[in-house]
Amino acid sequence: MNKIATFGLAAALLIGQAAHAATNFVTNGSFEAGHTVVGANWHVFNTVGAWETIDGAGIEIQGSGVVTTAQDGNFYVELDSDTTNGGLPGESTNTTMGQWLTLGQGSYQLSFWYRPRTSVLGDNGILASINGFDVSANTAASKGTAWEQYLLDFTIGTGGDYLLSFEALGNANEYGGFIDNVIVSAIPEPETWLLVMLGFGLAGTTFRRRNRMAVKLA
Ligand SMILES: [Ca+2]
Ligand SMILES: [Ca+2]
Ligand SMILES: [Ca+2]
Repeated sequence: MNKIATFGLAAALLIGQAAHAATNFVTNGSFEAGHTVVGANWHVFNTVGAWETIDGAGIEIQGSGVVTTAQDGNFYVELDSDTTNGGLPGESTNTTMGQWLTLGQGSYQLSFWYRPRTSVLGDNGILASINGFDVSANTAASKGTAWEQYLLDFTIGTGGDYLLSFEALGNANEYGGFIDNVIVSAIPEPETWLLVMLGFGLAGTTFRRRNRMAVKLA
């Protein structure tokens, strides 16, 4: 393999890896689609694209300006929903929503943005779960009510369909945790990086060999 071909292979591996890492396995993770809310309004839905209501009144979509500005795009979710305006009467306002992700064996990272609606401890709890891994988001007196990123690393032992869920916890009072910009991405496997480094190693070897040949010919 010549120098250019070897370098090309290494570069392709790097680019391929970067593209792989950037894949978001979550559909509609920013809640910009799958609903009919326009502008600074809100409504509660049973489904929002791939997101389904698993328990409770429904998925409350709010547009920027109802309470706060979306962390990404124009819309976000509040899971302590309302039983009117599309919400199911008689159900708890504390809602659980989820969507099924098709994931192969490997390591992944869940990233989402959370903002408590109130600064009252117990109002705004959210529990995010997938395949037995979970992370909870809540209000702390010192934190205020700014958007904050939460991360959860998890592994999948056997490829298949896995439920990613978000559950509202604490006081069921229509005031809860806001969620936006949900991303699940693959964490690169060490052996993939080894392959990339081997590619660069080969490129270096080929380059040195050609340089030696050039010296001999001269
Ligand atoms: Ca959004
Ligand atoms: Ca609400
Ligand atoms: Ca609440």
